[in-house]
Amino acid sequence: MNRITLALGVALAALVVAAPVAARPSAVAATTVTVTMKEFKFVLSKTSVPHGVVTFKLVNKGKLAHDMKIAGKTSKLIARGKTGTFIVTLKKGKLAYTCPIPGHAAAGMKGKLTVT
Ligand SMILES: [Cu+2]
Repeated sequence: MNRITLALGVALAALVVAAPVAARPSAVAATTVTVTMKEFKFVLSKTSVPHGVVTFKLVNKGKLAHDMKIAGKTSKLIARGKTGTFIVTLKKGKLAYTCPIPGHAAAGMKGKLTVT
């Protein structure tokens, strides 16, 4: 009986040691999209992203200040030559984005991002 209990104990201990490796959660991929802004368009490094938290790295290569609006959220104003980080949680769909500065979207600063 003692020998069986001991063997069981060893087996259990091995399981406990092995468990953390087997149970390691799959890494949640962080999505980052580089957004180049200039007069008057956006260039996104990805046109399709998985739903969830998306980090937009805003790079203003234009001569004017620009910002980005998507899913009801607006980034900080990015001055010319500056960069900024804009983090939003996106649901599935085809989401329109614009530069909300008057006239910019009409001039071409708009597009759609596919969220899967
Ligand atoms: Cu703009």
